[in-house]
Amino acid sequence: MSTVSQRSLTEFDHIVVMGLGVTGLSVVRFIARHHPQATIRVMDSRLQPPGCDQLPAQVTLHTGSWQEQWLADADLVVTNPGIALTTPALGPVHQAGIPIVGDIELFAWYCDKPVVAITGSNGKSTVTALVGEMAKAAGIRVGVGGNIGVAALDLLDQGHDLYVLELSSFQLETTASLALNGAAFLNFSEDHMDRYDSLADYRAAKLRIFAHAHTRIANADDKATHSEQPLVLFGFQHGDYRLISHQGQEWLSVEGVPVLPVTELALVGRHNVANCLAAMALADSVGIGRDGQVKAMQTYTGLPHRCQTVATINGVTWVNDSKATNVASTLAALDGLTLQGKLHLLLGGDGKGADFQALQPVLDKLSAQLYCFGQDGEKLAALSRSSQRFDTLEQAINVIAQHVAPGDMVLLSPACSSLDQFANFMARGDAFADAVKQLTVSDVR
Ligand code: UMA
Ligand code: ADP
Repeated sequence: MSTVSQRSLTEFDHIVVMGLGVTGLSVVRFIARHHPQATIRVMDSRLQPPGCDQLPAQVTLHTGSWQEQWLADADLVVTNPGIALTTPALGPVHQAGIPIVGDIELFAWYCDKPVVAITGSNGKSTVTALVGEMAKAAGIRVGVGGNIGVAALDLLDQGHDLYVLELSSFQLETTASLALNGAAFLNFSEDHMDRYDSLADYRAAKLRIFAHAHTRIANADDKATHSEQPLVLFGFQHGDYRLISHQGQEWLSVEGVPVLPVTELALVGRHNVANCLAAMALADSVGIGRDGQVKAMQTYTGLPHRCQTVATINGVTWVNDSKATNVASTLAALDGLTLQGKLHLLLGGDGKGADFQALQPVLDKLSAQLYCFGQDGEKLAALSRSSQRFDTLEQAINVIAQHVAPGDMVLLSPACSSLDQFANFMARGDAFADAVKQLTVSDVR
């Protein structure tokens, strides 16, 4: 990775880490390693933030509110991606000109190996993991992290020769000097409207991934992902990486040269074909050989909590798509669904200010029976006259179990974030899988 700015932590003596969690802990550990003389103060607006029991003894912690004097005394503030730059406590910090950075910016200061990164509204984790698998299949020592759950700073100093990072719009907001070898903006649709004033703001945050990037990869079918030329494009019909007809079949191709038939992809679903094309473009940007790419695409079946079948009981399939945290991802799960019986769809959680209307025609077409729960359950229930409303996911599952018949599918693809009732989307998916496992054969009609 070429470096844009050669800044170093040793320029700063009083560092405030704002927001703990996986990110805050990784930042503290990294500063302690690279600038042990610095004073590190950590603050978190939550009373019992995750990670507080793992802080090194020399670090002082303030919880339950923002400690404004600490911020005024800081010469560097490192924020958790969950904290918006518009947070009022940061106002005086901006005014005083104290630098505010995120963990990815620190990563950029210290990383000296090639990096590819992925952003977009949906498919980020799948593409990130797939590019990681491609690199491994090619024998490259690769570190995979970022928004996918492993803090980027925890990957450094581990002997990797390549990094693959999933980057959220939140992380990109506080990143200025990341010079990526390959950067992909997969797709763009409404999300996080509780954080951004407008869709344009959300898109602008995502487009930051292209600043200083050597190869900019965008979606030929989604103009909102485009920045200035030159762009490398992927898409179903158009682009450098696209589908072509070859030997009577549909093939993934690069510049018109066939690479692999779609039928040989281990990932299922139309959206994953686009994800594979994007992954090939990223892999090419850092010279991962085609053989490794193909091997990974033939074997990689995807991450848990993404359209994952967790059980088949009495001919009823129970599918966990807990990672569908916005409308577009639920639409992707519903697109091309082959149903033998009825679809029982679990929707609910925190909609983050989204408009759910786009779901209605698809739900009508599929004649889906809706079971809605959580904070926005009421709003979601309005999408269909026959929908049922529950407080919790578990209550809904128990009722569904009484109404299913062989051939039916029960799908948790909630179109909302889980944070109103669960620690994260994984906990929600696990709760679904646990509740399903507890359904004895006699519980299910
Ligand atoms: N928070 C506070 N006060 C604080 C600190 C955080 O209220 O002082 C709240 C924020 O509203 C925020 C949440 O807590 O929403 C996040 O805090 P956390 O402790 O869970 O954060 P981390 O553990 O550091 O997780 C973050 C990313 N979370 C967010 O951006 C919200 C993780 O992405 C990421 O995997 C991790 O860093 C490592 O990079 C998760 C996520 O939901 C999967 N991301 C969003 C998404 O994909 O839609 C962007
Ligand atoms: P992200 O990390 O961006 O949230 P994931 O790869 O975890 O994306 O997938 C989340 C959900 O989004 C999946 O459950 C799937 O239903 C949907 N999805 C995945 N890839 C795409 C895509 N390319 N376009 C639209 N939806 C997608």
